[in-house]
Amino acid sequence: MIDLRSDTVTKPTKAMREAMAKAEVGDDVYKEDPTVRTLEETAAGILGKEAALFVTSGTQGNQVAILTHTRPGDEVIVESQAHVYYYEVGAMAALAGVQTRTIEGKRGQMPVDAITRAIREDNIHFPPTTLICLENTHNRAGGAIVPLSYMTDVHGIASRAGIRVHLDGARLFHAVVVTGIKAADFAATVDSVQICLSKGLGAPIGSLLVGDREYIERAKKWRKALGGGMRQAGVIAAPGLIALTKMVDRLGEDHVKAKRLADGLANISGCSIDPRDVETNIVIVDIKELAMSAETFCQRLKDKGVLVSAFSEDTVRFVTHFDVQDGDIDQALKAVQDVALGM
Ligand code: TLP
Repeated sequence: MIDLRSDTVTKPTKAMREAMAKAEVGDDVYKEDPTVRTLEETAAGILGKEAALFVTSGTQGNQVAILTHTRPGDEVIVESQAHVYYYEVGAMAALAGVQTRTIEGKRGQMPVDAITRAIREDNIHFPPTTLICLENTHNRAGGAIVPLSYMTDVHGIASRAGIRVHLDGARLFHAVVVTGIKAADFAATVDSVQICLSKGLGAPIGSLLVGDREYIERAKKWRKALGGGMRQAGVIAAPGLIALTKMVDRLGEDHVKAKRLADGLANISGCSIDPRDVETNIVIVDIKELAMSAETFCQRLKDKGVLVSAFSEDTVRFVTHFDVQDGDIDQALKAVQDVALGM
């Protein structure tokens, strides 16, 4: 099977397996796991923040971040297709008890004037706006890179209004590799960042929440409350360290594969895509003209040995990653061509 459903499907490398076996460990709830500590210090250093917290997943990292920034009844401004809102099982409402104010974005960017208008004034009737969430790269916007200048503008609006900003940086390193801008420069425009080790970087598990020391200390309590206080977690931090220090630079290879896929898809009749929209490793194609649902399309592709995800009723998502070989792209394109021709 050629698995293009997500960059989460990668298997740990041999070096990661070896690092897991050799990892020095301790009880991390007692802050005694040296490998976790190294991972957290490394992440904080790369992102230019004071401290980091190792969490089980991107979802846990985002939700701990939101819980730590807000109080029940607060309002959070979020792009209407952002992962924290769209794909996290309503956790913001269920766990943090916050209300979301969604704004439709273009390529992951909410218009800045709409953000300004959405910030609540001090009024007896209104919930306080306390947080803005950004996502970079933006998953449902097809892996779009959110420019640093935009993040700086949002930071300006937020700081003038006394509001904090959280960045879902599950795939931030894709933006780093394409733009050449340091992760720390992106992170300097926000109060907290969540980065994933298991999306395209090859680690089997784990994310980091990064911010200032006082914030991370409070976040640690929320992680514990959510069952994320882990014990000898060095065995999973060890491959995470390799992900963070050795796997970032190769992400460009995934972008080349995604571009090739997009170019090929654009030449298949019934598939609509502008390859110029593909900036990183996510390719979203519109298959409306094929007169079959995205679900049916995915099933037919699966029958031909290619796994992809239905993204909406008539769009499909392909994601490239390091377990995808060059030849797989050609095979996947051939399979799409056959499905499009009804073969
Ligand atoms: N995204 C997954 C699915 O949940 C959709 C995927 O296959 O793309 N932020 C962003 C931007 C993400 O794309 C994801 C995962 C997460 C957070 C959550 O990470 P996990 O899956 O580790 O909880």
